[in-house]
Amino acid sequence: MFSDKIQIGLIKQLNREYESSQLYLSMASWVEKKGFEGICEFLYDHSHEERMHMLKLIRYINKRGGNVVIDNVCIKKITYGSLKELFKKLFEHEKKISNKINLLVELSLKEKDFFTYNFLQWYVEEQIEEEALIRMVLDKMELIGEDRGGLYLLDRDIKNIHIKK
Ligand code: OFO
Repeated sequence: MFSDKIQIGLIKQLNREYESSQLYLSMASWVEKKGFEGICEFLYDHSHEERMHMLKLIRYINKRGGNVVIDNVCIKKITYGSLKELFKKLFEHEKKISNKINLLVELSLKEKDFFTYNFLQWYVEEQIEEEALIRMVLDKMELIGEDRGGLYLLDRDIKNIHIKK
């Protein structure tokens, strides 16, 4: 069993992952209505990934004898001025998540909970990938600017965008 501080931190994080999943889902839906088939698939897939991140935390908390609490998550903003605005928001969101993961890692060391420290390393790696991926899409959007042809190609090719390891 872990300390109360660790349990509270992990529960907060699982709810952030849930919020991330809902955020990506609402964005995917908005993008789908705009007719960007590739970008909406990218976002729907990512919503699913975030749900997996939440599940991983739930399973870990239960395995360690803790008790899971799932909040009611409400995504209020469902409209964006542009695709670029949407991805900027996503990038800020992922940076916020990275910061929270780092704080949890710090807490696990303070509490000398090396099981949790070890468990969190997966999330540390994941956040490096996620920030890089969203930044890459954003960089491409900066490059394209207002060019509709460029956006059409990005929508077509987004499924092939991945981070080189
Ligand atoms: Fe996009 O983040 Fe989960 O961890």
